[in-house]
Order: sequence, then structure tokens, then C-alpha cells
Amino acid sequence: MREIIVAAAQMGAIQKAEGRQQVVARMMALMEQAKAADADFIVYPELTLTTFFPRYYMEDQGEVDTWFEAEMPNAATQPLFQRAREYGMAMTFGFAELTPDGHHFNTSVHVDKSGAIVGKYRKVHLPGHGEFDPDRSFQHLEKRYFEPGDLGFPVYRTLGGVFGMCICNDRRWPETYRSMGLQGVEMITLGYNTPSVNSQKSEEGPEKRMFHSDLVMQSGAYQNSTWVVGVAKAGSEDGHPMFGGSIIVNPEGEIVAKAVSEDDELLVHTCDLDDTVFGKQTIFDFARHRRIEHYGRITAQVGVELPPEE
Ligand code: CDT
Repeated sequence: MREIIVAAAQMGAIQKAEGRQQVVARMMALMEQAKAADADFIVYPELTLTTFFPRYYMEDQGEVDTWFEAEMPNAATQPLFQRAREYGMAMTFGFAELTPDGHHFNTSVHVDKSGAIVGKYRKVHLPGHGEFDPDRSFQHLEKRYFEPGDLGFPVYRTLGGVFGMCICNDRRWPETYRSMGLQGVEMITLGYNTPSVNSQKSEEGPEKRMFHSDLVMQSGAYQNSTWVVGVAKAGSEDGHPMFGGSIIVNPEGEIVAKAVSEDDELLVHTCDLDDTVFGKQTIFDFARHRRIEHYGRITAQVGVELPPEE
């Protein structure tokens, strides 16, 4: 058995006026609960440190950059890193990254029990749009503020297993999971900020949206025989509702823990990384069953190419 105790730390709303220090205090309160549950690893959401700022249209790059972190750890997050090290707890969280040479990414890091950053991921599938869109009921400007990630889907060895990350919209794409599945991933962690309504289809509400969220994480887990831990930032941020529903999914695609609130809430589950082995050796033994001679389109083509007209 290779058991680790995982704490999925769902966060409630973070208002626009809330500072990083307030948020870090909330993260540390959740870490305290995780410590009481003996957790080895705590997982926080996408863009944990601030409100989901891509909903705001900004033209001034100086203003945009106030939402980004030029260093990690930095003054605001140092206490969190220190506490995690004291507790001997690994952690992952998301933040907006400004690199020394001026690039902007939607990033997550995995910090091991000694406080070292052992994994970094930059969001590949950026949803939304780049310009103000008057036809949407609210904006989603990730394509304006971030560049697509340039690190691919790396995995890394830590906590006695093979780990990887993705971020929010990435969870909807089977390519995300398979890229890590092909590197033997045993646990994928991800955070999300998902509005409760579709800005382009008002009748699509939280039930349907959560169904899709669960569906993609459960199928990604099953089809790659990996644990998936998906953690929401939820609640109403300055009147913009986002659903919760954080889940831990086992390698058979079953939900083993699910959040019930839209607030700060901790889910704890003991995950045995050896539970990934059976699926990887049988129905999803990629080396025996994949037929790559038929998959060329998946990397050769982006959009749909229809067959010729009749
Ligand atoms: N943060 C993020 O990626 N949210 C998206 C919303 C898509 S709607 C433009 C998601 O896939 O949940």
C-alpha cells in the first residue's frame, strides 16, 4: 500500500477588495484543519490568492499586473510555506505568475513536505476571449491576460508516487489526462473557478455545470487509472456566483468525497496510490492496447475537418 492522506481545500468567495494576507490567513486555517486530520498533502484551487480577476475588463497593464505574483514564495505567501514546512505537509495552489522576462501565466505549483517546489504547471487550455464581449452576461478574459502555458503537462515524483497538475478548463480536455497518463501519473490535482451560469446560455445553470465538471474528472480518472483531486473556488464574488462541488475521484472513476458548501471547506480522504495499478495493467495498459497509427489527427489537426459533401 502507498497511502497518502489528501485534503482538498475548497475556498469560498474572495471579494475584489480582499488582500492576499486575508486569503493566506484563510488558507492557513484550512491547513490547520488538515493538520488535525493528519493530512500529507493539501490541495487549494486555481488563482487561490485573489478574486477571479479575469471577469474584469482592464486596459491598463499596470493595473493587470497588480493581480500577478512576480515571485513565489513572496512576502504574502511566506507564512503559508513556513507553516506547511513546520507541519511536514505538501501543498499545491494556483496563482497568476509574472515571470522575470515579462510573461503572464495561470500557474500552479506543488510544494513538497520540505518546502521545495517540485512541480510547476502553466495552464494550457485558456477559456474565454481576448476583447470585451458585449454579448456575454459577464466577461471571461483569460485569453487577454494570460499566455498559453509553455511547460506541457509534466509529471514528477513526490509523496511516493507520480503526480501531475492541470488547471480548471484543462479538466474538460481528454488530451490533458492522457498526456499525463502516458507518463504514468497516479494523482492529478487541479483547481477551478467555474461560474454557476453560462454567460452565453442563461438557461444552463449550476446543476448542468456541475454535472459536466464531475463527468470530465471522473472519465479522466477512469480512462487513465489515476486519482483526480478537483478543488473549487466557489461562492459569490462581488455578485458573480461560482459553484463548489470539489471532488476526490478514485482511479475507477468513482467520487469518494464531495464538498457540500460553497464556502471554505475541507475534504479529507486516504488515497492509496497502489489503487492505480490494476487499471494500468489491464484495460488501460497503454503499451498493449493503444493504436497510435489511428490517432494522427489528434496532434495534426486543431479544428473540425468535415468529410466531403455528398
Ligand atoms: N477558470 C476557468 O477555466 N473556468 C472555465 C469557465 C469556462 S466559461 C468561459 C471552466 O472551464 O470551468
